[in-house]
Amino acid sequence: MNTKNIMRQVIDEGWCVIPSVIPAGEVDDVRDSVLKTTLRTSSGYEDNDKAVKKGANSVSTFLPSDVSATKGLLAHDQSFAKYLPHPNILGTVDSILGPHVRISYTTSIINMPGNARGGWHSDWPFNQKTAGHIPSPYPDFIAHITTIWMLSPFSKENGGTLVVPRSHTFNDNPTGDNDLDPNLVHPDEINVTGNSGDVLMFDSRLWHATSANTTESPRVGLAVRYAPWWLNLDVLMPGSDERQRMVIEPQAQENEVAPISTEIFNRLPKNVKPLMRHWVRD
Ligand SMILES: O=C(O)CCC(=O)C(=O)O
Repeated sequence: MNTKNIMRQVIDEGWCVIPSVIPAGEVDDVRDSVLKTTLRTSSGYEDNDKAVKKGANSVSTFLPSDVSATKGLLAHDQSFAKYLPHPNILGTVDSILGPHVRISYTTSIINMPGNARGGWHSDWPFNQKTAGHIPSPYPDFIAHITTIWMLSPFSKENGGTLVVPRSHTFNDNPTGDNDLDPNLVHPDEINVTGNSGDVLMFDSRLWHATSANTTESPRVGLAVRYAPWWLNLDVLMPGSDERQRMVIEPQAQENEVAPISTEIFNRLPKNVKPLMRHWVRD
């Protein structure tokens, strides 16, 4: 699989699984580290309908409550950093979004045993519940790319991400004030499955949802999102004027991403630094 095939599939179908991004002999260490860090730092996903801040690392998206997650994970754990510029990932993202791509989010997503299915949504900036979103009906172009890194194998049973193929071309999604039902079992839905070390890449407009985990083990995932140079990320940055105006004053839904310190930044691999230099604050 090369970047041309991946790009074609992301553009046509809205999603693609990129195999073996983290080598088989290395992925277990990354999974253990991400799981440990998340259990230490997360306060869980917030109830979708609450519009108030719960904790610095809590995440308010359209997800069930029994999911442990840490946003801005790179500030706490750098075990996955060296894989971020993998040629099949960055090559594809660059071909779609153009040069000078920046990482907007690094979020662990641990789908716990017994967790229920979540609601259909598109990711920021298309999620109509989060601050700083592009209002629907939104225009038909790719403005953000989501990747979900499978740190455990993803199966139908353990909650492999649900997607609706080709829904990235719709101009709205079920997070909006519309008659789209987030809890509908969609006739075209599929569970994305793969081996640990594979990465699901999709246009952030694609309708997707957390799937129930009916197994006894946590399903460990890592969401890394990529933004073109022109997408304003300041609404995600603690202390920014955008956050003050668009999140804090109107008490809008929380959507904060922890910055990284100069010390952590200096320790990142050379080819990761261009993806993260915009997010350094001390
Ligand atoms: O964990 C998953 O499979 C889905 C996560 C998700 O929907 C999200 O991060 O927006």
